Amino acid sequence: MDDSRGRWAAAGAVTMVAGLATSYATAMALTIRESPVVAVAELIIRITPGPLAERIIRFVGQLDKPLLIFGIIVFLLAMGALAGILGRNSVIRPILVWLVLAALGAGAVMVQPGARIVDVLPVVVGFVTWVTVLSALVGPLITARHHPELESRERRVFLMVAGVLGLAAVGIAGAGRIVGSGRRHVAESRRLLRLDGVTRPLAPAGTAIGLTGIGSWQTPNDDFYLIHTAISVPTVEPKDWTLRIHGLVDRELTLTYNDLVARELTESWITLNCVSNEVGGGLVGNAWWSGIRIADILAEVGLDPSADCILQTSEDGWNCATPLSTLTDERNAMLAVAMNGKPLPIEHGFPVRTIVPGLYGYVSATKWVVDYEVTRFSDVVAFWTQRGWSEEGPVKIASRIDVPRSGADVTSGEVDVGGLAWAQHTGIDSVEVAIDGGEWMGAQLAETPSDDTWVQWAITVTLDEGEHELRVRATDKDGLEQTGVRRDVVPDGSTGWHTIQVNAT
Ligand SMILES: Nc1nc2c(c(=O)[nH]1)N[C@H]1C(S)=C(S)[C@@H](COP(=O)(O)O)O[C@H]1N2
Ligand SMILES: [Mo]
Repeated sequence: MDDSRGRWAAAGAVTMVAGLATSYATAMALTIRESPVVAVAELIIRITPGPLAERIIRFVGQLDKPLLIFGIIVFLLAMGALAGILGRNSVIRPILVWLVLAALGAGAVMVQPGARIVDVLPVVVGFVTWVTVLSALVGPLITARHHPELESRERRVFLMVAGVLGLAAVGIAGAGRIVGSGRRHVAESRRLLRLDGVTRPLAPAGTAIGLTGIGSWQTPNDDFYLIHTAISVPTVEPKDWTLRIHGLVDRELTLTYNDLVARELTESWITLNCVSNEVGGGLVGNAWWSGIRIADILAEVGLDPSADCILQTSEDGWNCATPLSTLTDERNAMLAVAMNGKPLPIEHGFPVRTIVPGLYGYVSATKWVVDYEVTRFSDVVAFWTQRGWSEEGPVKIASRIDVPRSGADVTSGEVDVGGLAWAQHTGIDSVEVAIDGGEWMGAQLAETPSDDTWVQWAITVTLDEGEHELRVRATDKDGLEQTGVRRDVVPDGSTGWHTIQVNAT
């Protein structure tokens, strides 16, 4: 019986390669900074004492990092071989090896600056790959051990499975590499992009009410909520981008990126929110958007009077239908190219997305937009409307208490309460707060540059010792009062008063 360690070690090493490949591909596809192996390398660099690191660098020069990564991979292959050999007599021992390595990888990933919990996903994928691939590979080895007469057949099966898995690993890593490099190129194009005329103003005076703890009036790009169905964010080079405008138009038009940004720019503060935002939730943000007015472009192509919407499609195939009236009226519906004075972040739709004041994102704010079909609501179904969401999605009046936090302990007596309220394109007229279901009391409002943004509000209330319930409601400039009726986010946005509990002591 040939139960040599060699084949078990090879099985372990191939398994290691497969896990490294899937974890690398996951990192690239999800555009998670770097693979776990690189995270480990960075950690080693960080914890290597300075003088020692210097000496090493003097010795190996620019090759320090490639050599380090090479060393880590050699070490990992050895650990893989060890796991394979341990697998001869135990199912558990190799798993323990994988667990220790995965823990090291996850640790290295999580100590990176700005690490998020999703960054460990590649490690998890690698671990699952290790466990499943090793058990697939050792199948033939175990059969051969118990049936010596099948030895040569099982050897062929083993080599075949190992070969196929090895090739698959290379393929997966290669695919990940292609996705990742597309991302890096687009990030570079974005960094080098100069957009004439795009300004970067500070939040206008008076928009902050001066109570710390309220969500900042201007939302920085990095803090702006993200919603998209794409798992791997589309990477579109400006030079490859076009927008085709067709359908019920007099003259079809295809715009390139240069065509678009050569046009007159419009800029404004606009608050964008998601229909899935729960009462009191954070799927809302306010930014300075720069772009090209859609109304002007539509005037050029000429609209058929029978049309009532535009079916917008993004590079990744997501779509939504937007009422033509909101794209042609006086509001600043735009093909946005910049957000807070910077080219759109890739996750927020680089190079071009739609922004329409007063509509939820799911019916308007198409990121990586490439196609506008002028059509009729009765002729189309879009991604979310197909899934039970409403065809039209005008934003609903909403208000939120940010200070104090729900469940907070506060000092009894005078307590500052504050938050944000919004009713884009109508504007907020007033905000009121009630304590323990009592009388509504008018809050003070900060200023806003237009009705398209949210507004900060604050009020000082008096709380006796004990548990209290605070709630908020807003009224828009049409006189419509925010309803207290609690509704779920489906099909057209949540309603109800944001209500919190505090304990005054
Ligand atoms: N291509 C694409 N665009 C999209 C979506 C999407 O899933 N794919 N989601 C929409 C939804 S539901 C919202 S609320 C906004 C969110 O924009 P943000 O991620 O920039 O905040 O984008 C909209 N545009
Ligand atoms: Mo959304």
